[in-house]
Amino acid sequence: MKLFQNYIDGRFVPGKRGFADINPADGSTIAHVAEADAAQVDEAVHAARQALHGEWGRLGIRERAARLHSLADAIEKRFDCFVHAEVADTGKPVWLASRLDVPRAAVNFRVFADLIKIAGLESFQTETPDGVQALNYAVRKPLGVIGVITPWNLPLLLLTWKVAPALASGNTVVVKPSEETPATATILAEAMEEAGIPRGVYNVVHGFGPGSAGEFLTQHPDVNAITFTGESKTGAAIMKAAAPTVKPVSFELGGKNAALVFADCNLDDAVKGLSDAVFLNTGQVCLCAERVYVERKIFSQFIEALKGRAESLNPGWPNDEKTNLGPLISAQHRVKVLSYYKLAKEEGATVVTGGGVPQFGDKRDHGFYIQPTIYTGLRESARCVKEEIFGPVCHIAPFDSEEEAVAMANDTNYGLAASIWTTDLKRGHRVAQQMTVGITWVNCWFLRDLRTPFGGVGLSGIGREGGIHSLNFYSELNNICIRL
Ligand code: NAD
Ligand code: 6OD
Repeated sequence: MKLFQNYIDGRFVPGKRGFADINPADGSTIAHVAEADAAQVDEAVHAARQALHGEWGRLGIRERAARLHSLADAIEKRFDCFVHAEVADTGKPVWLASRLDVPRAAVNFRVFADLIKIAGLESFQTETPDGVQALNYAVRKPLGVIGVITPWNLPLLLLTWKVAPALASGNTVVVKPSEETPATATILAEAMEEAGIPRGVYNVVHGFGPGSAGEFLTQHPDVNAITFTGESKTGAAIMKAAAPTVKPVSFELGGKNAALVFADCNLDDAVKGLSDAVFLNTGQVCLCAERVYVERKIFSQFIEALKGRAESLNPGWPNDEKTNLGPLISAQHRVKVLSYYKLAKEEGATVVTGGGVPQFGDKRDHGFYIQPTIYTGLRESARCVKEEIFGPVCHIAPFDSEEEAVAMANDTNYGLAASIWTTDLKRGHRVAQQMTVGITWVNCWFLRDLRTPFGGVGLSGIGREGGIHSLNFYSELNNICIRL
């Protein structure tokens, strides 16, 4: 049986307690995970603090960037190992981990290694009313020790999306990956060593949230900032824990994202795009569309087409090339998603397709598969239209005017992403600018440029990640004013 240990100050260390790492494809135990107690989290934070004052703290930007490129090389060298580990932890298809999760991990480090070398700051020539002249400029310094807490849906992608800009900015990190997906964060430690990242710069503590490593980290007085991706209610708990020490927080939280499909769209593109937007990664992407609004003229046609896509999805073993729908992450999460499938019917939904659990007649029946599901007929106030489900499911509702579509899309406490499907470019711009979200796609979905701001409004988060926005969060700016 594999063992995933904590990684503190450049050493793999066991925990006093442990927990099982489960393969969602068949429910089997694939590894034992060492849980860090409060003393070990403290050791990790101490190691990270010490490392700030060691070799890492003395490296110039160019050398730091070079080591991050070496780290990307080390990830690419272990490509198959990362893919295998990510697939075993999440049950996602091998092709998805190979095309999305693992390549992005390496790219995350390359992008921020390059960006930190050119990220400039403005300077100002100042003249006061009484004629005194001054030059103002700001210098960028690391924030210090960053606590990184990540979810299970895109484990390596989202962890490196935070660790890369944190390290590029000269910080050190203590990461707490999701208890559901401990593997790739642990393997990343080996790549760090190979890339010459000094000990103490990257530390991993395994465990849960409340009363465990997550909470120990967020409460720790010597952690300078918390960057977190996960559920909105977890974000609220972290904010509370971080409040006494006034830590800055960067939050990427939940969503209940809308898609607006206009009658003038290219229907094939919209159906294909929304099939991804609803079902990719078994609907476990924060950007997934769980509310689809379709102009009445094409409502029935669209439903039939998306139903066809849903029914052609192939749930199966991750390493089967024909598989394009993996399991949900855990038994517990499937119970949650199925409770929404039941609730939808109680709230008066019409089931277009799905609503249950597929049967395979083999070990996959011990895994956590679920049918892709489409509903219609719910009131806009229904809980299934308001609450994030985080599964392969959407509700489709008709609209008659642009104003009505915008109003329904914005009637949510979340505000992460939206997609608009239209061939009318003016409408695309007009509607996009009215969306109360952080990210709007027109005629596409999850098309990423890593320099762009990424994040949400309302319950969907605080702050923006990506490009200079990440570097600004992970830096402390010191403005220097020189009288001339
Ligand atoms: P989660 O909030 O349950 O857990 C995320 C992480 O937080 C885990 O590592 C967990 O152990 C830790 N945690 C839980 N309680 C904690 C506490 N009190 N203190 C400190 N740490 C704690 O989320 P999840 O179920 O792993 O992920 C799914 C959620 O993440 C969905 O809501 C999804 O929308 C959201 N998400 C958002 C984005 C985004 O970019 N906005 C990206 C991915 C996932
Ligand atoms: O692509 C990204 O950078 C990103 N943060 C994606 C988040 C997906 C949420 O599940």
